[in-house]
Amino acid sequence: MTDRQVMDTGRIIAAHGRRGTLETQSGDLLPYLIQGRRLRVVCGDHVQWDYDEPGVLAIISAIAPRTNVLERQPPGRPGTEILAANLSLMIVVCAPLPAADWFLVDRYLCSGELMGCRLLLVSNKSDLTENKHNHDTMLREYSLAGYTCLSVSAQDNRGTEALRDALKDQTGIFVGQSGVGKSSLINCLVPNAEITVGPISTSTQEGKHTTTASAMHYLPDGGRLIDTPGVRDFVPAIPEPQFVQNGFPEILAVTNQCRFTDCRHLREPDCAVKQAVLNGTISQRRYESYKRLLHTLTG
Ligand SMILES: Nc1nc2c(ncn2[C@@H]2O[C@H](COP(=O)(O)OP(=O)(O)O)[C@@H](O)[C@H]2O)c(=O)[nH]1
Ligand SMILES: [Mg+2]
Ligand SMILES: [Zn+2]
Repeated sequence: MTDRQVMDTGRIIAAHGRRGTLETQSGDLLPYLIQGRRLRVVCGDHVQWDYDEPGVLAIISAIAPRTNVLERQPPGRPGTEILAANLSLMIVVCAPLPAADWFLVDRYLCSGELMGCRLLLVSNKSDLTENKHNHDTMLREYSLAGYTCLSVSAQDNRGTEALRDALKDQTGIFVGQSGVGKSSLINCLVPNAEITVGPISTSTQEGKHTTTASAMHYLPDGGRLIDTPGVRDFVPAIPEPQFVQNGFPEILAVTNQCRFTDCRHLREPDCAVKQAVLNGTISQRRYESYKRLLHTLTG
């Protein structure tokens, strides 16, 4: 150990501006500082670092190429914002209360598809009876579109074993609206995580944004899980409008049958997507989501 190389590699497990925590190759946690203005690290990044003060503080010098990034368009600002990197599994969490924002779910799923992540839709708070019928009907729609849906409860631990299995050997990320129980689920899955769980506002049933930055947690059976702050408004960063269809697998599956190869599936004749919506093989609501996201990007 004393024969340390000049540079070491590590992984960012928490990032707050220019400071945060990294995990060294030997598994130790070390606070870091970023010098200079050019580097911007995010949770999940693999980095090169050296000691500023041996055993006390690391200085990050470079970021390894990222396999993928979760990236959004921040509201009211130009450019894009990277939220996390190097993910293998995106877990979109929803709940019957606060009532799910399915358009938000679709936008997260879309960004996961574009990143090349495996995707899992987790419906938490299965102990509640509110909204159950509507909520379960919607979940069936996602199953039909090809998504794996898991019903769990952080309160009584129902289904959390299957979630643990899904996370084995993965770098997973929890995304979803505030108040659905992401932090509560991490507390279930990770002993001693002790993340602050937010109270739900009685007026809006939305959670307060208690998780302020992304942080990575280690599961006892292997696997890592990143908690993200709940957002009201997640718009995936999509470079060109024609990529939106790649974020909706059931739409993408039929696009080769459209008359025009550059069909946007809006008003074009002989559109296989619109036909599938009419036939009921593609959900009308998912198609509306597709169009809404397309319009968000094209203005
Ligand atoms: N009934 C019920 N409430 C839950 C469950 N999981 C979380 N909650 C509650 O939902 C609220 C928001 O939880 P939190 O974990 O902070 O949500 P986050 O914003 O997604 O991280 C808290 O009041 C939790 O106690 C669950 O499985 N069942
Ligand atoms: Mg939280
Ligand atoms: Zn079409």
